Parts: sequence; structure tokens; C-alpha cells
Amino acid sequence: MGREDNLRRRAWQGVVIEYYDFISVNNEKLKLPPVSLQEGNTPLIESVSLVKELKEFGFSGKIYFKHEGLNPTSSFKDRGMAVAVTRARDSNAQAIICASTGNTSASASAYGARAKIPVIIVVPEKGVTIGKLVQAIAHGAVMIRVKGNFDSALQLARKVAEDFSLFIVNSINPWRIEGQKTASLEICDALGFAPDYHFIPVGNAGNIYSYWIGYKQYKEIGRIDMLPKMYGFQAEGAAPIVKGHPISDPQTIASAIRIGNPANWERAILAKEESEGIIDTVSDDEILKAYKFMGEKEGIFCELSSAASVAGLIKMVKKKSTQKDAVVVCTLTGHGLKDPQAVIDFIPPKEAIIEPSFKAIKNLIQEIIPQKIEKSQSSALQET
Ligand code: AN7
Repeated sequence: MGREDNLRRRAWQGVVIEYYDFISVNNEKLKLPPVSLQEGNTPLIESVSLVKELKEFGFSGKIYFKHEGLNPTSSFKDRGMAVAVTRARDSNAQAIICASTGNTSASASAYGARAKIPVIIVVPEKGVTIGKLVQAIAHGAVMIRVKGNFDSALQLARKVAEDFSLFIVNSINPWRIEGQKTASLEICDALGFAPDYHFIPVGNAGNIYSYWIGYKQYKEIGRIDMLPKMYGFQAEGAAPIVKGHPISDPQTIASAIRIGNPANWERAILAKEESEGIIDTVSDDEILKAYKFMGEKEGIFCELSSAASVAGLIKMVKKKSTQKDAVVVCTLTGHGLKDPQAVIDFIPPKEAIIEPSFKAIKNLIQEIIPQKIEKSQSSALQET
């Protein structure tokens, strides 16, 4: 074997190849090689701080974060998009279309660019974060901005996809679900078993269902013995599934899950019921607290929407709705850099503006850490 063979063998090849035997819709074989950006294989990071905080409320188990923000376009959407766009190219699709609160469109834009298929994204005129918008622009997608919310954008995208035979890559596309389920397969592969609880944000509700069918698939083939309870969380102002009716004007700071009429509504209920889980709400305040905690105490910068899973865990532990010694996984669906404005709006920086002199910075640092500075005042810190 040559050097190149070795390199190729070591590299992760993306979800379509790595989980080829597990992904099938009607057992259609591929004609062309997969479209991939080596998505998946994301870290499952053990909590160091949240787990300590929750001890106070009687929790003695383990918490892991599945950091899906470390995918190629910085959200979990890449898993499903790799499979969907692979199929789009295989079926010679003329164009790809999707509606989106931002992450689906960013991912579709990247994978479409890679597959050399034109991409049309339909997004709400307002409320898509700057990080997500610039991704679509960078990848050269055509952007249609609708004066309305995600739900109206999805309705339009579905209709136009049907009328013009465009390849729609929203989670109503079964290939998206097939790809996204690989996240739960990875969790089981990493742990050697399924967690007791899986916490996840719920928007259009494709992801909670995807994880669930992934877990069920591994149980059926004997890779795991027990299934987790699926715990899904919607933002209080955008919680149609919890409220039991569509919300015409959903509101939340977590713009990715600002969705009032989820396309996978029944499937989310199915995942909840089959797993004996729950779908509940978290307030914007709880989301914000969890978001800040993740950044400041775990060293993990996730999206506001992603923090809904962590906020949900905190809420459930406080309510004693989880088993004390449980193994818990929280999915962090997207990276914090998707939404720089959220940091600017919600987290005051610890900063100072000083003159460019050693004296000024010394005084400042002495104020912050007086003992440490005195002790280490050696020749390395001579005034110049
Ligand atoms: C960061 O991009 O719906 O319940 O159009 O971007 O599977 O919809 C995004 C959803 C959670 C909710 N976290 O997942 C879109 C879109 C983040 C997200 C969700 C989304 P689903």
C-alpha cells in the first residue's frame, strides 16, 4: 500500500460512505460517487461544569454534548444534506430548492455548489442570522426573501418544487432523515450503548424523528440493548406541538426554531410516544442562560436554538423528571458563530480601552489579578 492509500484509509469519508449499509430508502443503489464534505464524526464532549451544577439538584449521572456545530457548514443539516444532494445528483436534478430559517439553506448552498447543481433558497426576509445568510451568498445560491415567516416560505417552496419539478431538500425529503439519523448511530458507536435520555431542540421536527429512527435501527440489529427517551424542546413562543395547534406568528430569540407549523409534526409525536419521552417548552430566558453557560463554563459556543436542549435538561433535572444517575446526551445543533449578533445583543464583553503604555496595562491587570501579578513580577515583565 502506498502513502496515498494510507491517507485515504485514515480519513473519515462522510456519512454516505461511513454508514452506507445503514442508509436506505427503497434500497436504491447509487450510480455516482457521493457528494461529501466529510460531514459527521462530530465530537461527543463530556460535560465538566453543567454536570457539577446539576449535582445540587440531585443529578449524579453523566452529560455529553453532541457538537453538531462542528460539521462542514457548522450545523447538523450537513448529514441529511450530504445524502439528499447525493441523490439529487444521482437523479440528474436540474436545481435544488429549500425553505429555511438559515441552516438548511447554508448547508444546501454548500452541497449544491460541490455537486454543481444550482440552489434556490427561500427564506424569511427578516430573522435569518447574518452568519447563515453570508454562507448562502458565499456558495453562490439564489436567495428569495419572503416577506413572511418560515412557514409561509416552506409552503411556497413546496408548491414551486412540485410545479417546476425541483429537488426539494427540506426534511420532508426522506433522504434528509436518513442522513440525519447517522448522528444517533455515532453516539451509540462512541458510547457503546444508547443514552438514557436524548435532549434535542425541536423546530420543523425532522431531527428528533431522525435520531429516533437511528436508535431504533441499531436496536433492531442488536447494536444496542436499550432505547433512549427522546426529550424535545420548543421555544415557548414557538411551541405548536406543545400547545397542540399551529402558531401563526411564532416568536423567539432562537430564530432557527422560530417555526409555527412543523412539517414533521406527527413524526415528532411518534418519537415522543414510542420512546416514552416528552416534548416541552423552554423560555427565551432559559435558552439564553443555557447559551451563556455553555460558552462561559463548558467552553462550547453553540447557537441559541441549540441551547434549547441544554435549557431543557436543566429544567427537567430541576423538576426531578429525569432519573438521577442517567446518561444524557444533548444535541448542540449549530455553532455559535452562526449568530454573532446574539453575542453582541446579550453578552456584555469584559473589556477595557487603554493607552498603549505598559503602566496602563499593568495597572489594569493588577486590578484584575493582584496577587498573581505581584508574585510573577520578574525580569520578563520589565518596563520598556
Ligand atoms: C440550529 O434551517 O428548520 O426540528 O430551515 O437550525 O429538525 O427542524 C433549522 C432547524 C434546531 C430544529 N437547531 O431542527 C432550517 C431549520 C438549529 C436549527 C433546529 C434547526 P428540526
